[in-house]
Amino acid sequence: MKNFSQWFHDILEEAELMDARYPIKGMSVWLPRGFQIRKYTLKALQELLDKDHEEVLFPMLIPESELAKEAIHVKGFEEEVYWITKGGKRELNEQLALRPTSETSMYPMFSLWVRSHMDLPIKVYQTVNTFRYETKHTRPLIRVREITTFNETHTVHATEQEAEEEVQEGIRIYREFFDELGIPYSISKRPEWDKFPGSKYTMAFDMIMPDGKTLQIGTVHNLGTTFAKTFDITFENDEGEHEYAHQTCYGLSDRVIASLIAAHGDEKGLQLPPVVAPEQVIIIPIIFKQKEDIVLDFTNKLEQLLENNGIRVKQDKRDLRPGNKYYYWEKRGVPLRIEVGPRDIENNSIVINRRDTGKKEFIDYDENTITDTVKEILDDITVQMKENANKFQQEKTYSVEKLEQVKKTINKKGGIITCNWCGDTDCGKDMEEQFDIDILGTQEAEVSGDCINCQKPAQYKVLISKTY
Ligand code: P5A
Ligand code: ZN
Repeated sequence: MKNFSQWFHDILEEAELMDARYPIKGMSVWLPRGFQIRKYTLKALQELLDKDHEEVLFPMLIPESELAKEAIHVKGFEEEVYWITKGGKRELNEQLALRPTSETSMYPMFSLWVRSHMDLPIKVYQTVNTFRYETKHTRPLIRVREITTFNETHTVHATEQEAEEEVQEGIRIYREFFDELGIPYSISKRPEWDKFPGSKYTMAFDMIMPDGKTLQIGTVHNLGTTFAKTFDITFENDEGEHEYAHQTCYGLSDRVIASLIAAHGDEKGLQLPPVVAPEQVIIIPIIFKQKEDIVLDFTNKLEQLLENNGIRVKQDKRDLRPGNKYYYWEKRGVPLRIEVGPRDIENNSIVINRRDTGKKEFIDYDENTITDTVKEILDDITVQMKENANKFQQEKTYSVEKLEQVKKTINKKGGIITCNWCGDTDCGKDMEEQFDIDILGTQEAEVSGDCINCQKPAQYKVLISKTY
């Protein structure tokens, strides 16, 4: 892929996912095909969250007085908030913010909900749109001003330990979710200067995009008691004393769809893992004059059979050349194509073509086993796609020992550099400036030796890259 930006832009249009021509910068339209992928993606996520979290829905507007309460938090977002100042022609008494995220919308209510430890834990999530007046270059799905698919989980706990465990739970859920979609990631703890405003610490998932830059695709935050103190979220313990609650929050966005597209797409276009594909199988009847009925009888039956067994299948009966149809559905990412012509029916076989390998294969047709066969192939496609994507992320992660290699490696190869680091903010910021790179974060690891930059004893393994 020569130019990822252009490729990404084109694929949204060619695979009919989004229309980016909406006349507001940073806001786009979900087209039916894109929306379906979004729907199946959310379904996979919600299945994981629903096991131990409940879905809620809070208002989109936040009174200025609430947003302003948590000083560090509001400072982090002040440049990015959209304000509603008028109702009709009248100035509002109090400005209302379009939520950039929902802490300050939810937590005043949590304060009312939490009375005793019996009310804890609270574990809720919502999927909403949020607004951030981003000043960096906007791109559909990747950096938007209206995040249309903001899935945010918020939890409240009685103890620090429980909050810590919930952070691990959030990480586990996101791992499982990304694994299911075959989206590769590296997890690290963001440095102090890049953590979520108001949090104790931030754990982040980053994916290496095809152009070598990384994209943050999810974050899990331990909020400690900071917000509980600000919003007075307290409970009475067994001794009758009031204690502050411990909180976490974690979130994902439209970027999940961007990373899905980027992780699997190729020169032919989109490639979708079966779990989110609007059509998992496309059947192409190869129609010749006079033999039309024989073929369509067969393919109609096949379509019905697969559909009855829970496979998302579609048949393309349009009056187009088969080659055009192949191209059409490849570009739209359908994982598996079945072609059936009169000759195949005579031979009691069908042709299958995998989107991931592009390989054509004749298989014997048996009504009793075809469903299982198709399911097995779809499962294998899922595994292969994930392996390929993970391989890319691994191959583009380089361990480096000398400072000169940091910039050289990143400029030449992109991806993520790992090296030893002391953990000091001054040293970290110095590296970021010196090499025009970003410190993604640290990973727990046995480290021996010195910091790559300042030669003090190393405390961490640090991940470095250029970022979106
Ligand atoms: C966690 C959920 C939060 O807002 N509050 C509730 C916490 N964290 S965050 O890191 O600021 O955002 C969560 C995820 O949203 C994605 N993201 C974006 N996606 C597209 N366009 C944007 N402008 C944008 N800003 C943030 C990131 O993937 C981030 O991890
Ligand atoms: Zn150092």
